[in-house]
Formats: sequence, C-alpha cells, structure tokens
Amino acid sequence: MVLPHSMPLVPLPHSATVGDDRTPLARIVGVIGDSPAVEQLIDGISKRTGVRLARSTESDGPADSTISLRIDPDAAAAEGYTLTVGSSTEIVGADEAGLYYGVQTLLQLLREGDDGWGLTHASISDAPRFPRRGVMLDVTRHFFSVAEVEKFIDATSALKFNHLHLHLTDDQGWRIQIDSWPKLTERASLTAAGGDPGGFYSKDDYRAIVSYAAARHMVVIPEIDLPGHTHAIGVAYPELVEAPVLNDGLVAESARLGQPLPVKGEPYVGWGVGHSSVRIHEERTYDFVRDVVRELAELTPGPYIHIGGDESLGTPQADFDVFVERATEIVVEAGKIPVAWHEVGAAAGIAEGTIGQYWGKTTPEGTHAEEAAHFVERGGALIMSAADVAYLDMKYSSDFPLGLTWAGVVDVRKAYEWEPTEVLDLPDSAILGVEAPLWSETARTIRDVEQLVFPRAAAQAEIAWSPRSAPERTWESFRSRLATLAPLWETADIDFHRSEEIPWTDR
Ligand code: TNX
Repeated sequence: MVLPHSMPLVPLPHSATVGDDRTPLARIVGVIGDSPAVEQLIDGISKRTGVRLARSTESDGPADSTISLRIDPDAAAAEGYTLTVGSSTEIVGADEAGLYYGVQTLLQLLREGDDGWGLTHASISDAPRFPRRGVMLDVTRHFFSVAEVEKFIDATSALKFNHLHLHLTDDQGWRIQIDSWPKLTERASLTAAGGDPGGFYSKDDYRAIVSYAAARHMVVIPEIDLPGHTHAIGVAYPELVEAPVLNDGLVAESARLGQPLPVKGEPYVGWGVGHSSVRIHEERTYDFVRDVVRELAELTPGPYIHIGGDESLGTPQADFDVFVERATEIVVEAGKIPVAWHEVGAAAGIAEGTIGQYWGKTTPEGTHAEEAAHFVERGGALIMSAADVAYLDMKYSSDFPLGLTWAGVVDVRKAYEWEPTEVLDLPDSAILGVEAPLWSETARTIRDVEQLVFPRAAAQAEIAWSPRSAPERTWESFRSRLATLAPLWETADIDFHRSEEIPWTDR
C-alpha cells in the first residue's frame, strides 16, 4: 500500500523512522503484558477494525505474531516510550502514561490497505517537550453530560493531552454539587446561554469524570470562577453578590445580539461579561469560598484548583487584589496549588507558587505581560493559552457558523504556527506548557464542540508535545500528517471540521 504520508503521526514523535512494510493484523494473535494499557489497545484495535485480539503470553507464538507491552523506567523520559513494529512489535513505556501514549501512536500506525488491516513498520523513541498539555471545556455556558465529557477525554488523550480543565461555574450556571451550599445546584444550574437547558454534576458524576480521565492519564483541574463571572451564585444566594454593573460595552453588545441584560437573582441567559462580582468586604463570601474549595479539594486527587479571576470589570482593582490574595491562600490552605487567569497577577500578594494562565494575544496588550510575569516573581509559572491562536472557540473563517471572533479568526495554520516560549519575555523554564480552551457560548451540543475542537486541538497537541526544531515540525508536514487522522476520528464518531486547508485521507 502507498501510505498517505510517510509518517502518519500527530503529534510528531521525538524521533521516528517509519518504513513501507506492514505487519498484517491477521498475523497478530494477541497482546502480552499486565498493564491496563493492554485492554486499552485491544479495545482500540477492536473499535477500529472489528478484530478483537486476545490477551496472550510469550508462549503463544513467535515474536512477530504478538504485541508486547511493558514498563521500563529507563526506556525514555517521563511519559515517554519506545515503540517498534517489525520483526517484533513492542511498546516499552517509561511509566504507565508512556505506555498509554505508545498505544495511541500504535493505533495511528494501524491502517487499512487493499490487503486489509496492517501495522506500519516503525521505530520510535518519544517523550513530550512540555509536561503541561491541556484542554479546557466550558460546561457552564452550555452543559455537557458525563458521557459527552468522557468522549471528549478519549479524543483529546489520544492526542497525548494530559490535563482537562473544567470551567465549572460562570454567570450562566453553577455545575457542581456543593453540599454545604445546596441551592447552588438546586437553583443556579437550571439554564444555560440562550435559555438552553442547564444541568450539573453530582459528586458521583464528577468522581466518574475524574477516574475516567485518570485511566487515560489526564489530570482534572476544576475551576470556580471568582470574583467576577459569578451572577449564578446570586441566583442561589443573593446576599453573596453585588448588583450587576451594566457597563456601556455590555449594554451595546447585548442590544446587538438581542440578548437580555443581567437582573440580580434571576438566571442570566446572555453571554456578556464583566458585570458580576461577589461581595469582597463580607466575611460570609470567604466562608463560601472556603467551603467550596474544601469540598472540591476532597473530590479532586489532582494537585490544582483554578479560581478564575478573569474579566472582573465590575470589581474595583483594590477589592480585586484583596479578594484574589485571600482566595489563592484559601486554595493553599486546602492543600492544593492555585491556578488563575493572568489578571490575578496584578495583585502583589497572591499566594506563592500560584500558576498563571495567560490568555492575552501572541503580541501582549496593555498590562497582560506584566501581570503574567508576576506569577513567576511569586515562584509560580505559566500555562500559555494565547487567545488569537489557541482559543478553540474562535471561528475558523469569518463565515464559519459556530464560534466568536473577538480574538481573531483562527484557521488551522494559524493555530499551528505559534511558539509558546516567544509570547512573553520570560525564561523558557517559566513556561509549563500549553492549554487550549473551548468556551461554549455558541457550542450548544457536543457536535458543535467537536467541530470547533477538531482538528485545531491537534495543532496545540503538537506544539505541546513535539520537539520545536524537528525537521518535520513544519506546517507542510503537519497538514499532511493531520490528514491521516480523519479515519480515526470517523471511527470514533468525532464530528471534526473538514477544513479545506487539510488534504484529508480515507484510510
Ligand atoms: C473570554 S478567556 C473569557 C470567557 C469567554 C471567552 C470567549 C477568559 C479567561 N474569559 O469568559 O467565554 O472570552 O472567547
């Protein structure tokens, strides 16, 4: 078979040679190993081909008729693996995550040809460039079920993303059960943007998402957005929030979109920002934050809690500073590492080690770069989510039916061609990696989410995983390798956007 591309792999591995020969799947009798990745590989092959391999042992046949999976900490750096397909087929993970990523690579080498299914011969040694490779899903503006989030985890962990940030609260709804403040979900979760139905995760739902993600080596980062983006809190507990601040921009934009203005205590179904704030000078606000953070920390095995901090336009700067200094400290007291949007870096005394999430543009505007740098001065580091390249909710083209345009129009090439260490004037060591956020104002269904996320998330995956200077780390190579993901996404029922920039292949 003539391969659609000499290296049908995304993200590009650290080093790889891929041959022309194939091992027919029909020759493989089973998979050897005792890791959970064995069952994940058997499932993955079965979903793609209908062939369900057995679990087998060394004695079941010659080396070229089995796939063997094992762990060897010396095989590669953390999360890395080596993979061989040839006279024998073997994946050696440096750890369980590495084995899982090796399995994802092997599934990309599994191709259907005129002669049936086969594994393309390859010799690969791989490990990630950045330890932080994240995606974010906004489940507030629109709500997505546990099953839909799990499908999202499958598709993004297959691209070797290892963090899932869940934006759990915003003006339009509160989406996580908190036992000490039960009205949050009883009253403030019922609707979504545009008046669409809302929803929330019970604690068991959230635990199910966390463990599903963990089995795919993704750490869940829950976000409670504070002190702005808090209108929904006031639907449940009006005494915790200020009256909406109706700035001129909000009034004009709401009129243009035909959306209602926020009314205190009533569900907000528009998507204007910057009008809500919790009460900064009421001690009860901090009792609330402490309870929510404590309950979330109990539910979350991962080390992080995100406290938001973006677009608090209705909160005076001095109040904002007081609030975020206290909120980051509350997260530390709960035993977690605070994460916050870059505006939080305006406050001098944020808790040491707080991680900032930069969502300004690739050419920083206003005070964004200074705010971001302050996290590093306080012993923290940065996650890069530059909005004009990494925001998955921007339109691909100005006539694309879904998405927004405030940060620009982001086609696949633009999503691919940026460098996270060159946005801010900071040492490379200050950059933990990349996160690609999907805000859901215009994404009403998981189909809509998938149209916006795929294929652009693959561009962010390669930026976060692959070596910056590899010869194949170019747009021309990427677009033809990306093309080969189409049959994998089709099998997984992912409604990806068939951008005309990409020469999609059938198999
Ligand atoms: C800005 S990015 C926001 C969100 C919106 C998004 C839409 C950020 C930290 N805040 O509230 O959903 O733009 O693109």
